[in-house]
Amino acid sequence: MTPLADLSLIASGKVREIYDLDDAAGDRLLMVASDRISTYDAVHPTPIPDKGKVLTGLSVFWFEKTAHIVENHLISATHGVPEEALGRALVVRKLAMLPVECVVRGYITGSGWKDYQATGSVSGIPLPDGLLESQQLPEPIFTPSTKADVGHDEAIDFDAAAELVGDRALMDRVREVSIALYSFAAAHARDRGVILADTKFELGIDEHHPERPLVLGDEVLTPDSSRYWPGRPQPSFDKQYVRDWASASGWDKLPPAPPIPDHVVAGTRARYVEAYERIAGEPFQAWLDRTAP
Ligand code: Q0Z
Repeated sequence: MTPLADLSLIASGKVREIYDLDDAAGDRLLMVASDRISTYDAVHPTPIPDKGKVLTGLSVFWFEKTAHIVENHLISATHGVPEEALGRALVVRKLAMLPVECVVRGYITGSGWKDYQATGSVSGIPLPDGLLESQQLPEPIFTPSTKADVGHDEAIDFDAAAELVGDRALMDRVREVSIALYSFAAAHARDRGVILADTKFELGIDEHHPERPLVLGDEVLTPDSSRYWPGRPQPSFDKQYVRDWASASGWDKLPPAPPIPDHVVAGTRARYVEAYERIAGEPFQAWLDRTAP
C-alpha cells in the first residue's frame, strides 16, 4: 500500500484507507478505495484496475439518491481530493461511528443462512421453517453485528446492539433508516435487473451539531459492502469471478492469496464496470470524466 503524500493514516482495511485531512475545523477525513481485491479473507497481490473508482462512483451515486432518507457524510469527490486519488477518494465529515454494523437482508444467504440452519433465526429474528438458500425473505430484516477488529463480525440481536450503542431510541431510528435504505436501493436495483440480496451500513453521529443528527457514513451499497446478484438468485457478480477461479486454482485459501491471471483480472474488471453501469444507469466513463483532473 502506498500512503498518500503528507496525510495521516487513521484507519486501514484490507482494501481501503482513511486519512485525516487535518483541516482547520478538524472535522474532515479522506476515504480512499484501492484496486485491491480480497477473496476468502485474503488480499490478492494483483490489483483489479479501476475497482476503487467503480466502488467510489457507486457510493456517490447512492449517497445522492438516498439523501432524502438520511443525511450522509459525503462532502466532495473533487475539492480537497489529492490528484493521485481522484475518482477513488471522497472528502467526508468526521463522525462518531456507532459500534455496530447495520446489516439488512432481503434474502437468506451467507452467514445469515448458516445461522438460520443452526438456529432457525438470524440476529434473534425467528424466520419461517423450510427456507432454501438464497430465498427471498417475507420482508427485509435488520441483523446487526459487532465490529470485530480481527476475525469475523458476530451477529447480535437488536437488544445487544441497543446496549452497545447505549441509546435504544437511537437504535430504533438506526433500524428504521437501515431498512428504508435497503428497500429503496433494492427497488432501484430490481428496476435495472439486479437483485440486492443484502447490504451493510455504518452510521454515525455528527457531534459538531447540537441536534447530533444520525448520518450515513463509510461506503454505501457497493459490491464490497453488499451482495448484488445478476438477474435471479445465484451467488455471482464482480468478485465471484475471482472466487470461482481461486477456488478451482488449488489454493488452500490460507494467506498469502495467489496472483490472479490476466484473463481473470480482465473479466473481473468488466463485471465491476458492468455493475456500475447497470446500477448508476450511465457509462462508467461519465464518473471518470466528472472526477478527472
Ligand atoms: C469508517 C473503515 C476505511 C478502514 C472509521 N465519516 C467517518 N468518520 C469517522 N470514522 C469513519 C468515518 Cl467513514 C470510519 N471506518 C471504517 C473505512 C478503512 C475502516 F476506509 N472507520
